[in-house]
Amino acid sequence: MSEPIFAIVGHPNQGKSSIVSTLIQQDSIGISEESGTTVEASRHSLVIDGQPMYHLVDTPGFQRPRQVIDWLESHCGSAAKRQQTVTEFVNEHSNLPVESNRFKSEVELLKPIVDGAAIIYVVDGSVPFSSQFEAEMAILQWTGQPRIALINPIGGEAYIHDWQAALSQYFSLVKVFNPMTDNLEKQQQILRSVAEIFTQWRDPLLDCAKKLQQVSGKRLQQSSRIIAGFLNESLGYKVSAPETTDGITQATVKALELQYQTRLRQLEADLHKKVAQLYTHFNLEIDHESLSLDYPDLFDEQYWYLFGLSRAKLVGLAGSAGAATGVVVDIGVGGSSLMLGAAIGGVASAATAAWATLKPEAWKVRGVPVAGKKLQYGPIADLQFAFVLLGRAVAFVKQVTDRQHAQRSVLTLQQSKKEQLLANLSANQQVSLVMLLKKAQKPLGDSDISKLSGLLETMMDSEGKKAE
Ligand SMILES: Nc1nc2c(ncn2[C@@H]2O[C@H](COP(=O)(O)OP(=O)(O)OP(=O)(O)O)[C@@H](O)[C@H]2O)c(=O)[nH]1
Ligand SMILES: [Mg+2]
Repeated sequence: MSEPIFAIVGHPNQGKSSIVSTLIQQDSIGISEESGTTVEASRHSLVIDGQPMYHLVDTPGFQRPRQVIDWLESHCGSAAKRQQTVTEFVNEHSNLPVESNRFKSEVELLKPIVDGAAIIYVVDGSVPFSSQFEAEMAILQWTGQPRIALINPIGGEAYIHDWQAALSQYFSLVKVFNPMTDNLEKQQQILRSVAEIFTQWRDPLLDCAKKLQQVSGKRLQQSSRIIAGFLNESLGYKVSAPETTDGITQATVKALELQYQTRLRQLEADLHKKVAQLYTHFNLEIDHESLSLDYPDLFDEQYWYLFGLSRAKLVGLAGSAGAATGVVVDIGVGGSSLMLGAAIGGVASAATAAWATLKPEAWKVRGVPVAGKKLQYGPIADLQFAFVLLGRAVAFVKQVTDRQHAQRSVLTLQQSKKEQLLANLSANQQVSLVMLLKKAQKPLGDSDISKLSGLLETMMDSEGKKAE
């Protein structure tokens, strides 16, 4: 096999599977706090543009390392035969029935190494070093395969220095790596260091580090397009009551409002799903339930401040956008601004403007035939609402981008710092954004959608390049 292949080995419960999951970007790999979760070796590949970049073999933890060393020592006549003795150990214990195979875990973890995989030994940097680990390291040394060690600070970094001192006697490279939190940049650094040790795989590993950067750029671009499509659809969305001879009842108004809100929540859920899949989080659990119960819901205006812009910023932006077009840009009335549905036709044309302040009971049309009339709900003209949708979408993308595949907790949408939302945009770009968001109340054309996704990409670029 030409691609780099590494066996991820170590004591049980050191985060081996977590490291595989994050470095391969797959969230389907079994991880659990129970020791002995992985019982069989399994190979996983990081694939970019259809090409495997490297393979990692997840393995069960060592169970009887001291007994293995005893076996090896008693079967090896000379230091020159150590590697061969490990192969003999694997062969001799390979096909035994599981019940009677006391070395099942060791066979599973040594087999890929005997077959040519390089070694990544994983230890938990929050537990002290002990002689138990020395037997494991000795076995790995016997294999003669190139090897490095990763210290996973599962519960902190208390013993990292001790570990570094012990590991550096057996391994050519020792690095600290946290599969839960270490971002792409740290992963690339690890790959580049590993490339310097495993020189036979230097080029593919360096190439992989470069491609990971390109993938991240492409994903940012794609998520910007997804958000632009979502905003276009959501901001322009409206519902109408079917023509009726019963007139407009409070029930009709309520039903329309519900239909409108359900659809917008669905569009937001679809956006989340698409973004999660783009970042290969196929099993990501999102707390939608709490989004609509005790957590700030999309339509819970009192929580809008979490995601939208500050009132002062909004007023300023709307003013600038208005000055640029010569048109007054409505920034919404706040409070009951969601009731901006317009009654169309002969129902109450004069009342249309006052709709926002009318209580539903004020509609005294119940029972009066109003054939040919219809009631429309949406689009919501409030600019703050557009920024709330935008702020929530950007916050979600950021959370998914920052999430490593070893993380299995349920994702709850968190507010991001609102002053950060527009930080990467120049004043002109901010005004363009406002105008596009206003314009999206009618469907945007392709060129406006591209403009919007370009602005979104700049907004979300973590390098924060501010355009002139
Ligand atoms: N906080 C924290 N938890 C971690 C980290 N790495 C692993 N864990 C947790 O540690 C536990 C064990 O992780 P696994 O990846 O299943 O460990 P393993 O070495 O594959 O375990 P076995 O397959 O049982 O040998 C899981 O509950 C992980 O969520 C880490 O860096 N930080
Ligand atoms: Mg495991």
